[in-house]
Amino acid sequence: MHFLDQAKIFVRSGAGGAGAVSFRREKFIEFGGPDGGDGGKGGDIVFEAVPGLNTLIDFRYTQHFRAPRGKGGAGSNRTGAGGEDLVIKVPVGTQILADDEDRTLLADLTVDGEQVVLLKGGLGGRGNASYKSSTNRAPRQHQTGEAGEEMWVWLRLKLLADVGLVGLPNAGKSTFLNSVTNASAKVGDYPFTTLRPQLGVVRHKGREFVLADIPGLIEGAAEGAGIGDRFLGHVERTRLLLHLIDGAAEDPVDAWRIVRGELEGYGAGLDDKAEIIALTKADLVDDKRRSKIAKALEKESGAKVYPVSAPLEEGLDPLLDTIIEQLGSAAEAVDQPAEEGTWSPL
Ligand SMILES: Nc1nc2c(ncn2[C@@H]2O[C@H](COP(=O)(O)OP(=O)(O)OP(=O)(O)O)[C@@H](O)[C@H]2O)c(=O)[nH]1
Ligand SMILES: [Mg+2]
Repeated sequence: MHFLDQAKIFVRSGAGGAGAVSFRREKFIEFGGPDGGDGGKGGDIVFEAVPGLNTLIDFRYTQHFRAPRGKGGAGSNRTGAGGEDLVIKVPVGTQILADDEDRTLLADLTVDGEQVVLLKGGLGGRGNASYKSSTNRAPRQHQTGEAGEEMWVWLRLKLLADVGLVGLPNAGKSTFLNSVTNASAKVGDYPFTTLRPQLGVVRHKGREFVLADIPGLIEGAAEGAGIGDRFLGHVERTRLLLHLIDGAAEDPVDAWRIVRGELEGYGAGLDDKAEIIALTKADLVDDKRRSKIAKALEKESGAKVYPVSAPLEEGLDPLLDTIIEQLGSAAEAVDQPAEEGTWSPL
């Protein structure tokens, strides 16, 4: 599955149906009055957040969404049928932004099942029956339906995870994700193995939380170096950052500083988020060096450092315990596992 975190789409609500002009014509009723019914209302454009999706890829193939118009009114005071609302399904965490310079936020769908009416369908026009009065008993007036509304909007997905993994490329982020979750992220012995974010669910001691793996950061990412910082948006909404540092690297303290610098450069409160630090690849260094590095890192960061070896599953429990503890009630069991595969925006 490709990852797409942004898409531009066109939406239009349905126009209202026209009001009818009609007069009652029946045998033995000489002056049947006006009986043209009103037109039906056009369909709304509605967005709905659905669980189990973490991409906007489908919007690359379907970009135009038009709700049907209302039906016209008819004789015998029949009101036209309303156009059905068009419900567009988007992943939880999708923001709807205007296509203006500031990308004004129009809606933010953060809860499963949440619905937002973005565009209202046009009202149906009045039929001639509604113009009848004591002075005008045979009106021919009627209205066409109100036009629908239309606009281009941007959809932007900011994944909703509890914990975001950050670190330099090759720090072992994806390896970690794979060992503690059901995910099967690509792992490689080279930088930038991960090109798109991935989520996994961690189950630990009866609790659950969602972990997001994003591409590695390098010095200058905030200015676009490497894959840049464009995926940091996905950890903007996490409660915690889990900062992984390659324990077998030459200068782990410097690695920590570089990533902290990029988090600050990005802004959006990332550098204020609680950070938990783990030293990866603990199996590759001897005890002496490991405790030396951990001490140096603790001194520099002021935080406790957790040595881990994800492939050997060593050191994971104390780290996960801390995460659960810091997440507090946010880590409570989430039911309904996501179903993938059969999804389409409509
Ligand atoms: N021995 C050992 N190797 C590890 C450990 N964790 C990761 N590796 C190896 O380190 C390399 C990089 O791991 P990845 O998980 O792909 O690193 P990443 O941080 O996701 O890298 P990018 O996606 O490129 O940013 C791979 O060859 C892994 O097998 C570990 O705890 N011990
Ligand atoms: Mg990776």
